[in-house]
Amino acid sequence: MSEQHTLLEELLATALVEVQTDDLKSLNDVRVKYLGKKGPIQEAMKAMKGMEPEARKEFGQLVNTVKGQIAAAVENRLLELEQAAIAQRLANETLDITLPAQNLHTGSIHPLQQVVDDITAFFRSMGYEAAEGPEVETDFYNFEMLNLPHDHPARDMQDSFYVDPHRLLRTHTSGVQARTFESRTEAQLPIKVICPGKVYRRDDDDATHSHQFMQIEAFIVDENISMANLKGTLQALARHLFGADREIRLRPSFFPFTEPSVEVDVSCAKCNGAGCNVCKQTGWIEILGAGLIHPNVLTMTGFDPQKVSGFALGMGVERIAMLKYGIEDIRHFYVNDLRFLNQFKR
Ligand code: FA5
Ligand code: MG
Repeated sequence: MSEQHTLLEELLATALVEVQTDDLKSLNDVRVKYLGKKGPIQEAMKAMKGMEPEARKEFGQLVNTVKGQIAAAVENRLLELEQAAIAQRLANETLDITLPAQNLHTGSIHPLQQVVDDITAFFRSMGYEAAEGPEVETDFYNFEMLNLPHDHPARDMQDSFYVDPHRLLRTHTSGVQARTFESRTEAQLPIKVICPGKVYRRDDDDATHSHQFMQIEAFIVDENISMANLKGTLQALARHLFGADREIRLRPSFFPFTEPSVEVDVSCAKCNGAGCNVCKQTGWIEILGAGLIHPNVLTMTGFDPQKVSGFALGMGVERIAMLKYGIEDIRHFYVNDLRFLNQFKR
């Protein structure tokens, strides 16, 4: 009996020494060795079965005490080792907050999208809503409803990428005019819409032309809309885009879907109208086409041109971006050269 007591006390003493190990793995080994199913504590419990009740009770208490002390020692050592590991990491991973930050390679909004956003915001501030149309457009909306019947020669200037005999990649954003007018009635006036989007033409690519480019269409229909409204809007737009000193000039032009039609120039920002290489010595740079919506377009979509009128304008986004940022070749927009794109980070 007392021999077993002594054995247990010795066991406890060696266990408490072995627990002072320095790594988690051997600590676990120690735990298994003493407290595991095949360990001495379990053995001692089995041995109890054959004892007298009185002796069994006393011995059982001793076994439990020893077991509890070993378990507590293991637990304490575990905490110590974990604390030490954390302290070690903190010491190793000192952070020098005076070091320069790592360069994060963030993207930026494409210059064309920046111009679209800017112009959209300008028109929204005047109460226009933004609309979208399909890029694969029907002959009907791209030409027919814009007063460009099948045999009209003006189609040749844009004649384009046909998907089938009746559908093509839209050649301008003007198709959205007809789509919008069709879906509205005179009870819903005024109609004020802006529509940015990609368009496609069979043009040969050069410094100022691309077979794919972007346009922004803007149009209004209401009672008593005149050239004065168009001119005022264009003036405000030109100054918003190119600065408060800019003047605009309207030149007579032709579009089948507007009458009268104008081509709009803005005074050259580089030479202030004196003539330079940017404006080809004219003092003016063309930015868009516009006009009063043709009575035929209104009639075809169910409006009475005797009662309502409107203006429409369509501008090339690349041309405006090129003027605004002094870009000499339209192809820069489409080659994804980071040296070019990074200049437009805001
Ligand atoms: C039109 O596309 C008319 N739909 C504009 C319009 C709308 C007139 C509403 C009246 C009322 P135009 O073909 O001129 O017009 O093109 C308009 C603008 O698109 C041009 O001023 C130019 O800035 C741009 N553009 C035309 N072709 C190209 C091209 N191949 N590459 C880049 N930009 C182009
Ligand atoms: Mg033109």
